[in-house]
Amino acid sequence: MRTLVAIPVYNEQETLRSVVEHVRRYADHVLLVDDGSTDDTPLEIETVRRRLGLDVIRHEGNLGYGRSLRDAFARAADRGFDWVVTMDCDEQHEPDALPEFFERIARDDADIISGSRYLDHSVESDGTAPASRREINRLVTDELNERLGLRLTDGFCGFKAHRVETLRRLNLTEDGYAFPMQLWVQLRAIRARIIELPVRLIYNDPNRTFGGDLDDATNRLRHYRTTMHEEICRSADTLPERAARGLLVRCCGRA
Ligand SMILES: Nc1nc2c(ncn2[C@@H]2O[C@H](COP(=O)(O)OP(=O)(O)O)[C@@H](O)[C@H]2O)c(=O)[nH]1
Ligand SMILES: [Mg+2]
Repeated sequence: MRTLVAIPVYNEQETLRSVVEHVRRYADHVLLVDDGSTDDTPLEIETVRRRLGLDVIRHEGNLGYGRSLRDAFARAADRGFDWVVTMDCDEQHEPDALPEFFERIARDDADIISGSRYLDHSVESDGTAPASRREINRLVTDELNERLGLRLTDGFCGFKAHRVETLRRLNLTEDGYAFPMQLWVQLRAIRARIIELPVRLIYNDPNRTFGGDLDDATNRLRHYRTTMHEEICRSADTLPERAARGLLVRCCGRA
């Protein structure tokens, strides 16, 4: 299985070099998607790029977390990889957990292997999630499970392995932080095999922001739910009947 590790990056000058060097110990193929960083991230990337044989996509402007992942998926497909593992660059995802993802990939019985910070409480956490983040994660994950018949314990963990063949069957268009909402609905619509893997809950910067309206928890929850409901409308025919009950949006006469 040829596997690419893809890291979306936005203004991570502090952590980039140590994260990438640590990841490179486990992965032969590493892609950085620099999402229009305005700090010294581009310089940091140049210092390690050749030495570590990194592949780099640079967005001239800040196009968003979702867009960064979509570009990584397209690159993985273009370069003939079988799997693409996404992880963040802010030290909230441990490179030491990569071998567990690779081992799970090798079993070849899943299409998505999603990290979960809330699956196995024996995995000691480092810091606690800010209350609003934990609450929104719980509410939205419960709603995804209720509507789609999934059994997720963490709907927002960006530490995930994706089978490229499965990604090819999706039509992902989300650019921002609501990207996971579209992904889960489309994966359910194609009956993808989804499993979760326990990963450490790490919150090293409680003041980290989403930027703009999303910093308001009520706005953020509404944005995630609206994106989920709009996606359910688009895929209503291939989803469980209960998926489209009581949506925040009208499905143009579909549901
Ligand atoms: N904040 C932010 N991070 C982005 C963006 N594009 C890519 N990223 C990267 O996406 C990853 C997740 O972002 P982060 O803000 O930590 O999300 P959170 O941990 O889910 O709150 C990090 O590696 C960021 O550097 C963006 O537009 N904004
Ligand atoms: Mg983070």
